[in-house]
Amino acid sequence: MAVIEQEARTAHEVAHRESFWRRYVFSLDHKVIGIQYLVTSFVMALVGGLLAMLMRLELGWPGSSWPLLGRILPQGFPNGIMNQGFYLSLVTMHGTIMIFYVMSTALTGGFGNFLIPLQIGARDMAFPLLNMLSYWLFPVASAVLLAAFFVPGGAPISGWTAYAPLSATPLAGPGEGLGQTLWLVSLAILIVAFLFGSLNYITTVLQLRTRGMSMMRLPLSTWALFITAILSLLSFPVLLAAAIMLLFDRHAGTTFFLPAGAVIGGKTITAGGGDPLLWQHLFWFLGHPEVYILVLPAMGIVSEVISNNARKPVFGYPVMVLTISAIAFLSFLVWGHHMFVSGMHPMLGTAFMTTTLIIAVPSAIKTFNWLATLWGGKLRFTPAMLFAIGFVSLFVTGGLTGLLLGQPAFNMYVHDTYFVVAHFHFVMASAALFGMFAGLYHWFPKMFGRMLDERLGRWHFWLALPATFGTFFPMHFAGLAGMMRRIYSPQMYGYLSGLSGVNAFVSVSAFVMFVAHMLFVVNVVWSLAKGKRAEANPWQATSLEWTTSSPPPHGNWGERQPVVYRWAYDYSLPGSDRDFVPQTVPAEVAAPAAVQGGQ
Ligand code: HEM
Ligand SMILES: [Cu+2]
Repeated sequence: MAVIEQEARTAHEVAHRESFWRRYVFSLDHKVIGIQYLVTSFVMALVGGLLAMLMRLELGWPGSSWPLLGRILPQGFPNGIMNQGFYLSLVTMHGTIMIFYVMSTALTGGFGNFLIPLQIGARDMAFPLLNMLSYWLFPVASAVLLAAFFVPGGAPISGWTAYAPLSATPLAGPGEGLGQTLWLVSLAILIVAFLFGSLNYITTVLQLRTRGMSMMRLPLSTWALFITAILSLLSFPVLLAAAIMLLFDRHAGTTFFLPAGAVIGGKTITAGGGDPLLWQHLFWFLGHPEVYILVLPAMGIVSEVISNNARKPVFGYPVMVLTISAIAFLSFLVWGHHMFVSGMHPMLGTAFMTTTLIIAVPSAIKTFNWLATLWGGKLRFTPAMLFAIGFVSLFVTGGLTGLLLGQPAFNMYVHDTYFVVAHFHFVMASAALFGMFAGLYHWFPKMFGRMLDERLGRWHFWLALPATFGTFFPMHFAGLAGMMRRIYSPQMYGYLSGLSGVNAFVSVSAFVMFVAHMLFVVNVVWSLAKGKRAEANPWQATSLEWTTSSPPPHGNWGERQPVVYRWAYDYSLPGSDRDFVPQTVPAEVAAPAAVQGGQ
């Protein structure tokens, strides 16, 4: 029924012309909104990346003087030397920006918006206005967050986890005044944006699939985005509530997270009765699912890209759907693995260890399925494929240390060290990032109607992969040697001074990685101006978005929405003379002739 209503809406939609503002700024079109999300995320990535570069400058050559930086950022680098408080605000803002304002927004807001309606054969999202609001909350939230750098006291220093009581009172240190308040307000605004988006994606997938598009015919990228939306909808409200409670603690005299008698900044908190551990529980109840909010969409994208470039059906499609769902479900039961040192009962620790290790099962199944999809395929090493394979490699590397960290006995030893920093950067900053690049290389022609330069794309990959390992792999050793995370200068402790070579190496690798990723920006700018024009289906792919023009028109499909007859992975079908059969080709029609129509 929904489909029929949609068709009626279209004739009107296709006909009318829109003003510049409606088309590109306050657009209701899911494709424009998706691209807006991606572009804003990229701007934030640049900021977050530059903050990381400043951190690596300090860690690589602690205490050195950088006169030029002293002139540009006099407060952060008095006399050219970075001050400690500034370092902590860099850590906090870098982590916050990268997780919430780059990866989450690009993967769910960017790809979710762009892909879902196109892959299910809809004309737009279920609630276009809500969608526009969702996007516009994002730059507002970003501006509020970045404003924290410019207020008295500067940006917060409590880390991306904003642990109480550090985050609960301005007494706790520089940046814990207005800076922390702005951080909380900004996050609250962004969470509302995520919730609007999630509601939209879920409704759209459930209600607006075109004729023939059963759930088990959805491409895996849409499946992953759909499950991720459910995950967001169930987990983000917990952090929203926690953020509001923390704001009350800071400004309305409540003490949810402040214990009685705590002495902070030399002052005794008299009111009280709250518990800082409550914040940890609430934070990580979102915080762990958040990791999967980044990784699941990347997994969906990678499944799609690998199948397409191996010219083979994705191996074990129903199992892939099941494992995405299983990971999402299990991710609600593991948050305690971030709190093994909080004094929890050993039995509880064992319970959280068990649930954590169980997540390895669906994760490993997915990995085997990707390998099985690659096995014996006619591999095409496009940049998208390279990044997808890179994802698998980085995900396995990060996942294996997850198995170690999931065990309390080991975790207590390396808790809050660079071993943990290495682990989560492999999973989030490397694997999820590579998954995102796989998606960008794959769908760029559909988004902009131009091909990205393949040679530059290969350079990007072959520079980024070793630089990524060079940056994050040695961090394991620094962690095992006892280097704690968020430390401003490893030289502060004699026993860490042996690590100066490792730290300098990591920093140099990080700079190379930054340059490598800049190649992507160069590629985008060059290709938008001079790139080869993209045809409708440059990758000979099967899913619906490749049956419409590149870029698709407003309303996505001319007069009629496409009708679906098969799943999205009919590659190298026996008896067909082309090696792919689009979803729009009727089952009974001889594939070769009909395939032409799919182009
Ligand atoms: C350019 C590449 C990157 C480099 C060189 C880098 C480097 C660092 C460093 C040195 C820290 C401080 C660790 C500590 O002392 O605890 C850090 C923290 C962090 N990074 Fe990155 N990072 C990069 C990219 C990313 C990305 C893409 C993400 C997003 C998923 C990310 C997420 C985080 C988080 C969550 C923290 C923890 C912040 C905190 O402790 O509050 N990083 N990063
Ligand atoms: Cu976790």
